[in-house]
Amino acid sequence: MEQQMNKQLLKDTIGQLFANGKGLLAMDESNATCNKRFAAEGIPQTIEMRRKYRELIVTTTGLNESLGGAILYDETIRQQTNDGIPFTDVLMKAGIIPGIKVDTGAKPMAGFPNEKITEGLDGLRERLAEYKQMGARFAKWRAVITIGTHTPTITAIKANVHALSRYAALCQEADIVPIVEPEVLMTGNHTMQQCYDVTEQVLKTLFYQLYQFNIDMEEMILKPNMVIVGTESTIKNSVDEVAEATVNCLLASVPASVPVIAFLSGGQAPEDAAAHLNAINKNFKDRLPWIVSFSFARAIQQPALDLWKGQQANVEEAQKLLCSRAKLAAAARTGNYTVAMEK
Ligand code: 5MM
Repeated sequence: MEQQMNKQLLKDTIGQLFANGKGLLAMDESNATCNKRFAAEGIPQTIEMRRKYRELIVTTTGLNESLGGAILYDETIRQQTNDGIPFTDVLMKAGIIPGIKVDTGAKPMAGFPNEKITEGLDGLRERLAEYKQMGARFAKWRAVITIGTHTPTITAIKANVHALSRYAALCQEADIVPIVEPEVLMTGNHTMQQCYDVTEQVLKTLFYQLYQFNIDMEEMILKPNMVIVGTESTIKNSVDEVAEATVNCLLASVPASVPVIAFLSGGQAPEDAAAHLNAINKNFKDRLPWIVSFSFARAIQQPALDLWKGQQANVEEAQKLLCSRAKLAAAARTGNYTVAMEK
């Protein structure tokens, strides 16, 4: 049965997620991605090790000073601490709102070599209702766009933004804030200008489609990539150049009615992601119509994961690193980050 969206509830959720200079932690790696990260560290790829790692994260003291929300994965939202306390309760007690990744992954797109289409719409209305019962107040869906010789095609862009729009509509119907994530991957040897052009095309196509699907722009969060040169390129743009290209691209493509832009880190080094976010907020603070924050996974988690290595003895030190990276991201969110803070 369709319902009227409760705009005030969605606004309140967004307000709480990003209050006092806070941002989001993406800890919604699917089992395949989490296992890949564990394999790189020599950590056993088991359900119990994934639970232990997520327990390390949610029980870190002080995260609530920098984080208003944490995005969970289906396995994680159902898990508990060693003492039997649901992770969602631990987060909510700390004032961190639980969210949930609801896409079921980017799969090869039939007929379009090297392009992907994100799946997960079937049964989504029912899944959202279940996640809401578990405490989730916001959700996330990620579309993946690859820059290559013949990609992205307009067909792949349109198919992905269509799915993002249907997802966003179902979220708003359920009073769950949709995080709309169209990620233009850093992978490749493209220039910053190519990333700019593709990101602009994707965002303009996305917002037209969101409009056609009656999405209320004021009750959603955009999670985009920054405009950045490909990982295989030898060119290195300055922090200020990345900030300027990113802001110009977003100003050209994102309606001012969208309340928050929360960047993904996309595989950038944590220091780079923080420096870029900082420059965006510091250099352009008078021109940004949105709150510009973060929804980082690797740029907050990676140093802690490297240190933990699956060992109980390393938990405390890993938690300190995690808390410190979240604080640095939050400093960047207000333009108060400096490289000196890395020490
Ligand atoms: C782009 O990935 C999202 C942000 O993470 P980074 O800051 O590391 O780029 C992230 O939320 C991502 O969607 C999750 O890690 C889940 O990814 P998978 O591939 O497991 O669906």
